[in-house]
Amino acid sequence: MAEGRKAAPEQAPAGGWGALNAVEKHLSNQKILFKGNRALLSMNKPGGFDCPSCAWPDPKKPHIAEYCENGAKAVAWEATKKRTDPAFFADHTVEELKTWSDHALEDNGRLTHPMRYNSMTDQYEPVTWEAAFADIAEELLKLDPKRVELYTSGRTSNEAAFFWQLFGRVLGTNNFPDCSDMCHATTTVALPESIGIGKGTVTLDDWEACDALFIIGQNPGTNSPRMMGYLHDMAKRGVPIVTFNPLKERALLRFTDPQSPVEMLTGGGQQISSRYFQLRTGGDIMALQGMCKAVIAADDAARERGEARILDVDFIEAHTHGFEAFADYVRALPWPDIEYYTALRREEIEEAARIYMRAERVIACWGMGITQHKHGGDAMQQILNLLFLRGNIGRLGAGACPIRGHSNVQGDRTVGINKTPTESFLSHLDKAFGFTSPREFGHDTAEACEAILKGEVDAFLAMGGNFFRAIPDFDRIGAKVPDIGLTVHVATKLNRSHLIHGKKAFILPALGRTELDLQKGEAQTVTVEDSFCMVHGSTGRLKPASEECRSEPWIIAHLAKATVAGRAPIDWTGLVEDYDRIRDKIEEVIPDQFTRFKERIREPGGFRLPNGASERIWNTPTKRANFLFNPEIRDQNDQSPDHPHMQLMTVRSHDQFNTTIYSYNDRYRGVSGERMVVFMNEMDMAEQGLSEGDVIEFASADRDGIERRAAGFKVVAFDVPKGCCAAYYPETNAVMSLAHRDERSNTPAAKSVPVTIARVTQGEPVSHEPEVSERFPSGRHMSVPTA
Ligand SMILES: Nc1nc2c(c(=O)[nH]1)N[C@H]1C(S)=C(S)[C@@H](COP(=O)(O)OP(=O)(O)OC[C@H]3O[C@@H](n4cnc5c(=O)[nH]c(N)nc54)[C@H](O)[C@@H]3O)O[C@H]1N2
Ligand SMILES: Nc1nc2c(c(=O)[nH]1)N[C@H]1C(S)=C(S)[C@@H](COP(=O)(O)OP(=O)(O)OC[C@H]3O[C@@H](n4cnc5c(=O)[nH]c(N)nc54)[C@H](O)[C@@H]3O)O[C@H]1N2
Ligand SMILES: [Mo]
Repeated sequence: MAEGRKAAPEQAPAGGWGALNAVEKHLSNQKILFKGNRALLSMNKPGGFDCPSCAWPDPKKPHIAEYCENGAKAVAWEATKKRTDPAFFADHTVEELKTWSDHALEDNGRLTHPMRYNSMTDQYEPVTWEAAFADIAEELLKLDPKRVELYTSGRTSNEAAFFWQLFGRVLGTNNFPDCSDMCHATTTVALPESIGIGKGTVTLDDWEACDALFIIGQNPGTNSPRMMGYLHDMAKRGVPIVTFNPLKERALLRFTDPQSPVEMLTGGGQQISSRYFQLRTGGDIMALQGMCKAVIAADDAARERGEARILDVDFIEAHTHGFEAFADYVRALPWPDIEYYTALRREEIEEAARIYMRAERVIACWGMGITQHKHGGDAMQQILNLLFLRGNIGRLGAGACPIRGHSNVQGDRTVGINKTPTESFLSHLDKAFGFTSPREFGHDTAEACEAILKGEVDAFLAMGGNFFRAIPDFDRIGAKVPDIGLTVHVATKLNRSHLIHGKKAFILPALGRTELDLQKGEAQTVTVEDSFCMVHGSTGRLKPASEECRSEPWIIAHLAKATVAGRAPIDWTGLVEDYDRIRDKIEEVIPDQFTRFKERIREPGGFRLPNGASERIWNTPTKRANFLFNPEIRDQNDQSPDHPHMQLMTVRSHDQFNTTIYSYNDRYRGVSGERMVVFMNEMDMAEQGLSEGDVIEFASADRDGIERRAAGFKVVAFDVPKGCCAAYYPETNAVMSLAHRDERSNTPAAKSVPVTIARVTQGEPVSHEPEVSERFPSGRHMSVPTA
């Protein structure tokens, strides 16, 4: 498999003192070495605040320093001493700020005042909260609510998200585009078809008990680094970890644990993946079906010989539907086809199947490598099929484990950020608040983008995030935003979405997760739901960035009061005086999930939301777990030999959180000081006459007649399967077509963007030396230096 590829640049283990050094560097860049280190100690602990970075769960017994390198970067970024205040806006026009990089915009510091755009000066100017709400309300009330979009980004707490959807529904719309629509919506939609719930079935207890782990299309070393501690311990116990990923992600190869004196001294680290299958982008459907084929073949042989069965026959009979059809289908799949679509050898897939068969308790995790494809849902359902074969779901140590992105992206959906709410939810909502919600379904992210392109959006309001930068077809959609009558962004940092603004535009500064949120003099707690369905409290402690920053629930309450006070008997500002009152309302609207909500979040570690599939209760139409497959679909992106192009994966560097760019380095991929790179296979480079350092332009290979381009990427030879290449998101988003997306959920297919590559100029190679010495090991639970 390795022929024609360059070795991965990184040989040294991930984690290590490199991670600890990075934390201190980021704290000191934000001028908060002491404050930041103190804040980090209360992160992810009962009574403290939840990490604003990823959605990995908190253990019941947290470590002294229960955080990771990237969580620390997120805190440093939020707790920074730098400020983007009215004086800053007075010095810069919006036109000028558009020329700033994404990094520079956010690195300028925290937003401090509500700002209103003045088209005469092309500047944002300070405005009082009262005037801002009055202006926004006046605009909104003129509009057809079906032409208003309310976006949510996944850092928003349950309380704020619940209030946000309430405001939207009282206003008269179900248009709730969500960051999840670009992320795990595939899971939310495809998983229920298989198991009756769109969430994972495992808890940390299962992680501790499992005896084989499959990691498919996920990069935990960067995106959920606290998972690395578990992987490290598992690998040490001899639990096989099998990875399927087109890129060799360094932390999945080796990782150094600070708690191990031997690793500390030698810097050797622990091997993480026992087997690493570098499959072709989009090859997961066939890789998984190939494994199922091997498992079923082994079972057929065992049965013929009268030996113990390999399949969990009792589980399949009692709990599943569609096994025979699936088994016949994979039995008939030709190995050459499987090898063609996966770019893996039959023996490799059979080896993965043997590891699966030898284990008694298997967990399979997945991330964006599965969800962000045209047939992402189909791939995910093959993961479930594999688990069903040996009853690896709904018992200790086994199950399905989607790893969510933003720290509360899962919770936002649970409390009602949903364009297709159920009738039960709406009728409870109507009863609890005395109004009638709209029944017509609304827009998700892709549909909101389509509406913008068609000129059918009059107001776009965002609770956090950087919508216009995160979406596909960045250039085309961005060009239409100035036609929108009103844009409102509730945010902590200035970003590009604030600069590509509507005719009237506002930026409203929010408190961050880490900050003390006082209402009526009392410190408030918000709640979040992690990837394992655990709901727990988060209480900020740091002094707010400015006296003018307000909490998200406060902002929504006052905006709602100014806009829709007359439409429903809701005491908006009374509810926001004590967030327990909002929690009481959440319990009233979703009683089966949030029983005794406000009491239970006071238990250390919080509580788990009900999860049928984890108890083998299948809320599907067949009332069983369904073996699902589509014989027409063999590849997540419909590659066809008659349409040659490359598959571009848009990925995250180690120094970014989505569109927030902490720095230009990607330590684990060995690139520093540069994000405008494309990682390519050397054979592809030779075929296309490209050399390292050449600057290229991507052109979209979607056959829809629309020209999309993104230029300025330097070629880096990399260990990536032939035909696939990788570059960083969001710099690539102009070349992505909005129409190229998961068929079920509309999730943009950001991991298989069809592109052609043209050289623009010859250039100097980007230095991408391996980080030779991580002399100081460290990693998951870093010791906190005494400041
Ligand atoms: N520090 C940090 N933490 C984050 C984020 C961040 O940007 N920075 N983002 C947060 C968010 S919102 C999310 S959604 C998560 C994202 O976390 P991940 O799911 O890890 O997301 P990515 O890094 O985009 O891609 C995951 C992996 O998929 C692989 N891949 C690409 N195509 C394929 C394929 O066809 N098959 C397989 N098997 N693998 C493939 C890529 O090589 C990459 O290693 O992380 C969250 N946490
Ligand atoms: N090509 C490509 N595109 C992608 C992806 C990809 O892998 N490839 N990934 C997709 C995924 S998985 C996701 S989740 C989306 C992310 O899309 P978003 O969630 O919209 O984007 P973020 O970059 O996370 O948002 C960053 C901004 O959030 C604001 N912010 C931070 N903290 C807070 C807070 O506490 N409150 C408020 N009100 N605002 C805050 C800051 O102003 C900051 O500028 O992007 C998607 N787009
Ligand atoms: Mo995400």
